[in-house]
Amino acid sequence: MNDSLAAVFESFEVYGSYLSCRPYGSGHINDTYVAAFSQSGTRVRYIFQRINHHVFKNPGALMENIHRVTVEARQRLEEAEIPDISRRSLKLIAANDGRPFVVDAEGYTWRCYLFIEGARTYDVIENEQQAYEVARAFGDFQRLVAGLSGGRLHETIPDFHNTRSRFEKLRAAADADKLGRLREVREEWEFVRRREELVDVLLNLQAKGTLPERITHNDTKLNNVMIDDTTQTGICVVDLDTVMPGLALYDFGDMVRTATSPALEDEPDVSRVRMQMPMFSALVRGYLSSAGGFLNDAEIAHLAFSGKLITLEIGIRFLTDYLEGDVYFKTARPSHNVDRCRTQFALVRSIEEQEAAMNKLVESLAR
Ligand code: ADP
Ligand code: GN1
Ligand code: MG
Repeated sequence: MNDSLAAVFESFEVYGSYLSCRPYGSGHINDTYVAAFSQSGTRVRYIFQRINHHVFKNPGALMENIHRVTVEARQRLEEAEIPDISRRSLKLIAANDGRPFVVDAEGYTWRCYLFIEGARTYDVIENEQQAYEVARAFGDFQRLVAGLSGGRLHETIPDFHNTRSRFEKLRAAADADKLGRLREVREEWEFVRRREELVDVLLNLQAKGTLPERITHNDTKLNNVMIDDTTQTGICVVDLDTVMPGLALYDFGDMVRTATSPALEDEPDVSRVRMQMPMFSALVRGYLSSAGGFLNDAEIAHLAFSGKLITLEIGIRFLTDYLEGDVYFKTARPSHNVDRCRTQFALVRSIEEQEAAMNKLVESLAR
């Protein structure tokens, strides 16, 4: 372990002697580590995360959100007398000065969570039960934090799911084409242009008051739900950086994006990408089981659409990042963002082919 990591560990209320540490997870933004300590002979693990402050411009506000949300979730779980609470909601470990984060010598903000043992996340969906559980867990999370008092949460990234503004940023990147990469992805840019009208649909419904603002997670990737190794139930939602005001459909849409296709997000062979109806059905059933009580008719009517829109949106973001020189998402190979973009657009196509049937299914399940 290097000295700067050691200094970070020592700044938190973490006891015992240090055993080991390694990078962890497959996120595209922050740096995550798991570290183990021996506490009177017992091995106890923690998650340490360094926040990417190029992406999150105000880490203090972000940590205030996470602190409020995790305390709220814990209180609601306690009231409901749910067992095993420390595995069902993220638990922030305080810094020595009492704050829920530490700023290191280089100015980076770090946080520390209790490690949730006996559970794991999945990068690719394996079965319908997982899809059901992931959707149920995100719906439960929305329900748990719906009554949060103390004012509106900070917008940790303004316009995060504003699909019009995502579209305009792509247009600007394509117009500027500062690295001359547009010729490699002209087809992808045309793919988006032909679908421009989609980007305003949810925004217009929100402006009319048809879709309500809620507290949403906004990064509801499959790998942001811990699934219990024994019971196979979704026990805890993680990755709370983007918990802020949003539309429930942004959350459902990202579940469709990440939990209906059997291929990895960066699968180079796009012929492997497809929207699988049994997974979609499980997502709808899981989500309605926990969120069905508060969703309105317009939200339910747009569940399938939201999958198409959010998949298009994230594809737009990967494409924009490629045109801008891979400055936002972590990449491991030159074509990484293009590969990611192509899987997203292949999934959009697959959803378009099945959208009528998806809508029919939602109707029958919601009845
Ligand atoms: P990123 O923003 O980089 O995706 P996450 O907060 O999602 O970071 O963490 C990355 C991975 O680490 C998650 O997918 C999950 O597998 C694991 N993880 C995160 N928090 C915990 C925790 N408290 N206990 C156990 N594993 C965790
Ligand atoms: C990023 O941090 P991570 O890997 O969970 C991104 C999401 C994208 C996702 C695509 C703050 O999520 O919005 O949907 O990659 N997070 C941020 O995989 O931009
Ligand atoms: Mg994550």
